[in-house]
Amino acid sequence: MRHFKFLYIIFLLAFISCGSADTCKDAKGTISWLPYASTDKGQVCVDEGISSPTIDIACRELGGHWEGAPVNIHRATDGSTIGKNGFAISQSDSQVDIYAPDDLGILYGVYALLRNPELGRNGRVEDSPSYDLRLLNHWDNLDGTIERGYAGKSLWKWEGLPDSVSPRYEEYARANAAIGINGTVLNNVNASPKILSEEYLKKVAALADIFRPYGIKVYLSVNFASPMVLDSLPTADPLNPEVVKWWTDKADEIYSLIPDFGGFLVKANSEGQPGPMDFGRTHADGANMLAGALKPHDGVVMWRAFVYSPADADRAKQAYLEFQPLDGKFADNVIIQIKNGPVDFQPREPYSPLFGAMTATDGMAEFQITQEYLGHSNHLAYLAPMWTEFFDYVQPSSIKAVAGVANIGDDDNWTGHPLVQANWYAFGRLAWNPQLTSTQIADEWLSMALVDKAQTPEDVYESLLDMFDTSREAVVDYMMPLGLHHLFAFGHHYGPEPWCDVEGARPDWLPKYYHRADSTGLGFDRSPSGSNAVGQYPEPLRSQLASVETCPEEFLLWFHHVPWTHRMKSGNTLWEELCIAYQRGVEKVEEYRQTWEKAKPYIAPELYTDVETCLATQLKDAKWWRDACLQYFAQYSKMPIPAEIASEMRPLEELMKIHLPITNYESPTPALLDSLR
Ligand code: GCW
Repeated sequence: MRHFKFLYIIFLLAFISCGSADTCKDAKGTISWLPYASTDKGQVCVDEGISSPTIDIACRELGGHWEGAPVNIHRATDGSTIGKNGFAISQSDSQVDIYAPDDLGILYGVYALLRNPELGRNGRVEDSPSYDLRLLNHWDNLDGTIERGYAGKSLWKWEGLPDSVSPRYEEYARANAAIGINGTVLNNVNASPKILSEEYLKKVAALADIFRPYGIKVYLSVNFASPMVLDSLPTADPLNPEVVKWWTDKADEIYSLIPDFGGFLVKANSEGQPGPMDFGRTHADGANMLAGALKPHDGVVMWRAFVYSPADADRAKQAYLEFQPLDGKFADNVIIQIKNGPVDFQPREPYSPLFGAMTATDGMAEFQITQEYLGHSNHLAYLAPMWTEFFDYVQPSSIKAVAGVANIGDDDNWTGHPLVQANWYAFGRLAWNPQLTSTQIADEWLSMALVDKAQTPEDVYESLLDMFDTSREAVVDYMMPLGLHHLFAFGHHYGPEPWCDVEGARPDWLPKYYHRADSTGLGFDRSPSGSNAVGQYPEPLRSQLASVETCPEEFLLWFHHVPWTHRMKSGNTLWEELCIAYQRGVEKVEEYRQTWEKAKPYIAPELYTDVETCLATQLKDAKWWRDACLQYFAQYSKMPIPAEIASEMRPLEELMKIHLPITNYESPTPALLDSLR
């Protein structure tokens, strides 16, 4: 037995106590993977010399929520194999031991144990994060709106900060720490320079103080022209000494308020944002200048590769064209943040060829958790399968960090759709360990958040699991199967508008640029005889993608313009296969409604009704997509839509009249959709 200097027996109330764990499954305002029920009996012993606000939280969580044998907390010894922020757990009937090389590792171990009380029972379990940076990106504006946010207004109540502090700030930190997220970029990449004003930095510091003991660092998106806007400098040229001094001073000011500030995220020379190229400089010049200002403080610059100046005829090629030649020119505290696909968070994209193409530069993946292109907060689209698909192509070890554009707002349930807290959870789990499978994560979430697994018949549970696991593929099917992409309505990106034309809009913002439907066929020719975007991929993938015969069918129309009569692997023509896919998507949603009905006895009543409403909207939307796209494309294919689909379709002319009066900051309500369709 070890000798314990300190023995904490903690009888603390949980932050929010509501009786029993099960009743919490429908409680509004809760985070589905956190414990709320207070047991007040967890017994914790901490080795001598281990003490910090983070350890206090670990003890408080165990004290309030742990029902098993006493827990002993140890510092892992020098020779230990446990990685930074990792932990090891072993338990017997009489005691649980948690070892970690640092305090945050202990906190992560505690949350892992609370999530899975059996952890370490059959032998010591060791776990540590795959990446040092596991970040959320909030596209939150300072006026409280959220770009592409579908869960209400921003969590950050800037007008009240720094004095008035919402209890949700700490709950947010707790939720993130519990799944291993360790950083947050608070503001929109379309950044207001005001975030760097003294007034706002004090507000940011107040949030950082709350997040710090949970191991969460704060980062900011910065506007490259900030020195001009905030302090009237005549230029923001990154090689100008006054500009360099401005950023150096600004970094010093930030670190005097927030000593562990993480760094900057930058969207430059993209979609109208200012950047170094406005001054005849390169991305590397801009990024390195900011990196120099942050370097003495150990801060990083995450420089986004989401750029598409119309230099080439194919938007999908542009990030690579602009960034790949700069490989090796970036400072060592710069990370290039690359969206998972080469266009823009479509329901399915091939991976961006920039991954793996910059071997002398650190890169990180940017995923989108908020469902800008997957039905906003109205559709169930469990996104882990999309992210694990990415890791099937991109070696997890080839990137340095992972970021996810948050789906979090001030709605009661935090994320809008009642089931998509699962996507926040899944992002955190995969950022911790990209080798986890999507089914495993869905299983964890369902049994923690949705139903009591032991009380739910196996077939019901399996159907729910299948509903989660197939839901993203269903969205692909009813929105844009076989590699189609960007068929969305202009601006808000909610419904189907493959016909969309907006006077004065950039062509690459319009669906026709992407689908290229004509009498000969459908799809964007990115083969060597087309834009040759395939040339940006390494062999042997390049050759595989380059040929219609070998290109995986889920990417066919992404890479090829294919004749309507082309024979698919199934033996069907392209046109027939397209009809089958759209219909399959619709039928999947019909199946989800049955699954949900079957699960009714095992689901909390209010949650049941909320999801039932969402699924009804999702089904109407799926049919809307199917009817709009098939009838629109039929004008070019001149081929018939199968009678069983055609008989229930709304005429194309009617569908083309639907225009949703919504901004880029909201989801259409079911009532609005019903009134227009
Ligand atoms: O996905 C597109 C969105 C923009 C967004 C941009 C980006 C924050 O439509 O709303 O701007 O990408 O990622 O910068």
